[in-house]
Amino acid sequence: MGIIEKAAELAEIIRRKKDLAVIAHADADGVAGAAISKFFLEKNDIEYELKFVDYLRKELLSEYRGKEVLFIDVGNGNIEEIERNRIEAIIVDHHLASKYFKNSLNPFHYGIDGGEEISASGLMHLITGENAEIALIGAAGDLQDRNGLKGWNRRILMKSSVIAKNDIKLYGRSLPLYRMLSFSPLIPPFFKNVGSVIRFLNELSIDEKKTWNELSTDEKRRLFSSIVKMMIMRGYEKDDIMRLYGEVYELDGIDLREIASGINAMAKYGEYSKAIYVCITGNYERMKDFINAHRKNIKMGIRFAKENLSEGMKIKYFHAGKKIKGSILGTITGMLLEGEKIEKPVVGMVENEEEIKISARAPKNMNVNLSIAIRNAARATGGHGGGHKMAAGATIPKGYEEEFLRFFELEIANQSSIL
Ligand SMILES: [Mn+2]
Repeated sequence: MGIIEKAAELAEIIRRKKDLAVIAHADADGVAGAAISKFFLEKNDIEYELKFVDYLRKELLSEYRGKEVLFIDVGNGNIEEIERNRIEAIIVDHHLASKYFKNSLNPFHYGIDGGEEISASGLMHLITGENAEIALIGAAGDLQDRNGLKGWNRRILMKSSVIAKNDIKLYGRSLPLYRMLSFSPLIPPFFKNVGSVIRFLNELSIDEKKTWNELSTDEKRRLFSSIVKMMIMRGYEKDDIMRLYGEVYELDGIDLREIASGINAMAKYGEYSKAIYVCITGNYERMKDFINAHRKNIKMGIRFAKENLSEGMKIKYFHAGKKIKGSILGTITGMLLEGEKIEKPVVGMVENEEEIKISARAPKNMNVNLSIAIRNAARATGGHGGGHKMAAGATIPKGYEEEFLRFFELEIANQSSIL
């Protein structure tokens, strides 16, 4: 059976349901997938409830014991738990699965790379056959457009009204030039250096407040070739320079990436129904407030973290209490580490209603494994954690922060003596 046949089979299973819970990942891909499912469920008169989660907690899964649930962009890592709770699940997820599950649309079962060739919203689109545009918003949210849309994403592109064209490949083509050019690490001399961007543009007599999209063809050509020249003169490799130009994607004249990051920002603030509304109606104006609020919160969060940063032997850390939202803690911790050029792992902590949320980030060239360190330290304090080597997260019970930090620092110390 190919992926299309499997998708049709799952569509039929969903159509026969009377009601269904939809549990989706709280990011752009999850929201886009949920929007596609909403479209389909309403069309087929199926009652549903929608729920968004950062990850599937055990307690949540036991709440759904014996129930019928459609999982979108989550689930593949929790198949044992789903089975243990006898959930009648349909799993639409493009992450690697912990084991085989029959009623799932798993791209890896068909030799398709779920990391690059299709997102969860793309899979949801294969099931319903509709909303190709929304599926690509999800793909862009998961950065699957990074090297051009490939594989199934490309096929979905062909069916959609999304336009592919060659252009400068920077985020923010509808933002003022000084913002677009200082935003991206792809042009290191400009990165976070608004002053040098403005001087550069002045020399070319190009208004820094204009957006890239507003420039004339001649201005675009002059600006782009000057950037290339500048990078060659500073000794950047051809490959680094080539990355600045290539295929970009637009929906109704708006960069797909900008739409995806708007949807993502709305999801971070828990505004799921508005985010779905934006996906379905294409009313992208509504995202702008969220993007601006998001930017402001991140700025304020970084300032707070910087002013309240404490130094341990092996780490730096801050505790923001309720001053920073858990959903943007990782972003802030990462940006703080990068912006301040800190040489130790940085640990950020916030508290929510039930627990302490922790995020850790390590400097680029450091030889550590935060995933292991955070998991052990979280376990030792009655919580749980994991993630990647350089970026990891945990939740622990309130009141155990100091103990956690002590364990975590010991873990890091142990690792540096072994590694
Ligand atoms: Mn995804």
